[in-house]
Amino acid sequence: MSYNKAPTGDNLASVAPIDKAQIEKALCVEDKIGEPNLTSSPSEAAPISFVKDTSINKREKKQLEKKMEQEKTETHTKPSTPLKKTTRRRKRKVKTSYDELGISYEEEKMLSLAIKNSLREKNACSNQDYSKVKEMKTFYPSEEEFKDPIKYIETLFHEGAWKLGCIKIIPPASFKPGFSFNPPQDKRMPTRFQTLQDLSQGRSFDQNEDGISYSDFKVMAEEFQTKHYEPYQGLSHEERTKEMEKQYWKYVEDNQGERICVQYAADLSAKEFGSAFPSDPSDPYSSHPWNLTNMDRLKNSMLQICGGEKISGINLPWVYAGMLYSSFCWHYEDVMMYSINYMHTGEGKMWYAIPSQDRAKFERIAKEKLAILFDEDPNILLNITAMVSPAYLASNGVTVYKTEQRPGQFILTFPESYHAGWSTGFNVAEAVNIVMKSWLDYGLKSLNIYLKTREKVP
Ligand SMILES: O=C(O)CCC(=O)C(=O)O
Repeated sequence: MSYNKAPTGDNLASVAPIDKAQIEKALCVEDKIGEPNLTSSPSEAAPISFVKDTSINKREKKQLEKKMEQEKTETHTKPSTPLKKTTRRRKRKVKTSYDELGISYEEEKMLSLAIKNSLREKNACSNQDYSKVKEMKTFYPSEEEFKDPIKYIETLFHEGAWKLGCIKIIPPASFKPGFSFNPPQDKRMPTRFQTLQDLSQGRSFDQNEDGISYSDFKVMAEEFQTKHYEPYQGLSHEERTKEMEKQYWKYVEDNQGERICVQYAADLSAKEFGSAFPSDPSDPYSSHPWNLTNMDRLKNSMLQICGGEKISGINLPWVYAGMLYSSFCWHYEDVMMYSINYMHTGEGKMWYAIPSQDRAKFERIAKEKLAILFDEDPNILLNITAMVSPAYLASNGVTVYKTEQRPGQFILTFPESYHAGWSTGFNVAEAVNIVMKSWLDYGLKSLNIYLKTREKVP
């Protein structure tokens, strides 16, 4: 594939004059800037076989998990309410029967799980070598460039910034929207329970259907954080984040330490819980173009096609209330849309990103690493419940960028860029998809993948 096509005059004529040198510097590679060639055969970049199969046996899986969990201690934030799985696993065909040996079906399954676990532990990687993980690039739009988000993003795209996968955008200092997330006290946010030691196993998350109020969540998150920050007292913010990152991946990838279960109030509909951007018409930020609730209606946004119909998470933002170690697992956006994420308040969020040109490589490496899980559930990446560390990916030749997103900062994910991350403490963020002209080829590409595999495109 050629990624080196020079931008055409047409492309440049329609967009603001962004400093090309800034992008070239950010790319830090000999590559010339340019646009992706998305016309190649989809087979080249087609995802590994993701067969959506919902024929599962939840009861069986739960029983097995329960048995295994009984032998382990777990510090967690779970109440003893009935839980619902957010994703499903298909029932695996049992290839061998141990009937003759007098082993029951249940014992046979336990045995098979034990073998898998020992393989997984053997496969656990203490790779803490971040030297090959690159720093995500940051862009600082001028006041003029900041006036029109779609125009700015299109310019970045045509100048080649898509090669960076995800980028950080720091708005001009004048951009200071008030934090307006204020769901009523009796409004309960559903949360996901996430056991860190399970994240590299792709297990579906238990869902706290009863939910928790925002204020209780904040108290719980801050207490948890205070306790878990103790070992890092005296360190600077950067040093603490670095140490916590190592610790996070020891829990997640090496299955180390006491089992830790956190909660994540993710994908909260801004319609139901309210956006965290100001909505009072007297507040100038209620109509600001970078208020994510307005993005779909901007000039040149193709989501205007929805004609005012709001689809949560697509053209209507999702709000995310996180706590230390709340995680979002590897995924790229539905039909390869762009997404834009704003951190309103709280502690930072670590982001990891794979540029689109490394998508197939990422999928191959992830598939190898998670081979046992893929064998059990080829849908594992679509479930968005699997983590693989950036250090592991980078040391296996995948280009990985990382950054900590702090309050007041945007992260833009370019089409087809896998991303994942976790929160370094209590925080509130908001995100929405965006669709514009530069997405069209990606839309076709994702359609081709769908047609080829007859599967859902992530
Ligand atoms: O913050 C999160 O949990 C998800 C972020 C994300 O995937 C996005 O903004 O595209």
